[in-house]
Amino acid sequence: MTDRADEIDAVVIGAGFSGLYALHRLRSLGLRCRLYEAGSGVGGAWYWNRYPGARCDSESYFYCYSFSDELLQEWTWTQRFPEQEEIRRYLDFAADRLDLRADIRLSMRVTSAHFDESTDRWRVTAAGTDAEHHVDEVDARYVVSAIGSLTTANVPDIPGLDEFAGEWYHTGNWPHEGVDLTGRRVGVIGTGSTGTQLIPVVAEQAAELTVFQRTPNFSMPARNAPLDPATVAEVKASYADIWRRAKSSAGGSPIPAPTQGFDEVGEDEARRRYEDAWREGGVIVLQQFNDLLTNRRSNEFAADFFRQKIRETVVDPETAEKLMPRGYPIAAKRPVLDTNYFETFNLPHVHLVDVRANPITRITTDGVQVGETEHAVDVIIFATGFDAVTGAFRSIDFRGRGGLRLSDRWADGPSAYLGLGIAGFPNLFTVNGPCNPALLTNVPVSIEHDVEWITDCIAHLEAQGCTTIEPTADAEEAWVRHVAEAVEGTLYLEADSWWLGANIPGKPRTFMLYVRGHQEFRARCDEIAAAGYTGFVLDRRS
Ligand code: NA7
Repeated sequence: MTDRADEIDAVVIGAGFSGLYALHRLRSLGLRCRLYEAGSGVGGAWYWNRYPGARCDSESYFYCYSFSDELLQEWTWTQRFPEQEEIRRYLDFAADRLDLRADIRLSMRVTSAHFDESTDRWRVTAAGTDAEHHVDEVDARYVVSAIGSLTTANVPDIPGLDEFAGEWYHTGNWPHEGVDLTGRRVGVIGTGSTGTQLIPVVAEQAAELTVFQRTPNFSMPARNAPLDPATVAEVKASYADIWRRAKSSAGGSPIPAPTQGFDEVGEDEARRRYEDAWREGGVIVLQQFNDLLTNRRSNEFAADFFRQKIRETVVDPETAEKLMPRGYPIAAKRPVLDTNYFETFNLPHVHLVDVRANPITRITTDGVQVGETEHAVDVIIFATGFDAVTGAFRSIDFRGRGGLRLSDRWADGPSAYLGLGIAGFPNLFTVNGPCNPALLTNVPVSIEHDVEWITDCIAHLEAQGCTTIEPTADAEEAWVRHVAEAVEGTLYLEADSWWLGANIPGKPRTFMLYVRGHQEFRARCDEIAAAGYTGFVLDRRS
């Protein structure tokens, strides 16, 4: 059944951190809104990623909304690094506390959004993901895409998967009821952030665990721990200062950024700093010097330090050697935090298979074939990441002026002005879109910025009686050039990361994020808005 198209003001796509806040802000402007979410609950990435060990790499006290004192004071985090279930519950709590549910349609996946030039409105279609397959059509002036950047699972196209007699799962679509791995032979493919979190937890349950590693990762200890009440109270009393620091930083985090370059201190001092940070744990380990990604000496010193830690932890020298990341700069792929990752390879039932030298050739009925060897497993877990940033956009048929498809527009790589708007797609706003710094920062702080900028812009349009806003092609091109120039000459370009689209065969190799950080980006966006939205065309329908 298809509902007649309702006329509303704004559609929000996605009920993660971005979508919930966007809905809250849009409603406070007095707009009639509807939010569509494919999942049966809110949470976005934290709704889907339920794999064992799923946890955030930002500390809980600043991985949350800053805009509401009530939310900050009423919610209490229990661990230094929150686990998936706690973040999901937090977002549930936020949806209730902000009274958002009436405008949220769960289990509805937006399939298309077409701009109608004769009315300057979007026709959005959403299809039910539950058994009834209900189809909803809605006619809206604004569309806010809050679809997330790491939501489209990448299951590699390995021949034979259909014939596998066991079970297989992708970590980003983990069954809600969980998977009992007790006593089973499990194969894990992938050793990025997800694999690194998952592997130690799976090793506690599985009878045999075989890890198929293509690229060894630089990983540092999280040193996760429960939070004690005194720390929680101190944090709650200090939020004004915490957010002031976070919002004026490059990383969107209150942790002070390094001010010195590696060459300003001797190697002994550098080693001492790395040792201290290693003991403390968390991403701070890689926040010792401000030239980590621009000075090869600084980078190599850090990489050697990490390799030495692997050597000291892993008992079997051959396994340690296989786990040693080489040939790409540290932090040129997303830094990884772990709890007992390297220690796990000392367990007798955990095996490491290097599939770089000798790739996986097929999945057989009974396991994973690598060269001449078949590794028998009962369960395969794909921790193989996502078609990041653009994948979620591709899964929706977005069409702008002249019926232009977004997927055609981005055939050679994504392009968006500030990551917030796209030329030829009026009134389509993208929270954390491509060419935006969010994914290199503590994401909620960037999300809040983007949502506030977008909703302030919509308030401006409403107040001025404007019907549409869209970036000019020139402004967008100049921004995309600026984003590319910012990363030029850095070590970011020397690793095959998902930031570069290099993890997906055939995906254009473009660095999709803005590397100059949150603060600089925020200042630029503020300037643009204050000057009457430089680089955008605002139109009034006569
Ligand atoms: P990532 O970081 O993209 O890691 C995926 C892992 O899967 C990585 O080790 C890949 O090796 C490996 N991979 C991918 N395809 C294959 C094939 N075909 N064969 C063997 N190995 C493969 O995804 P995550 O889910 O860990 O993390 C994504 C983000 O989520 C993370 O950065 C955080 O921001 C949260 P590769 O390195 O490409 O050689």
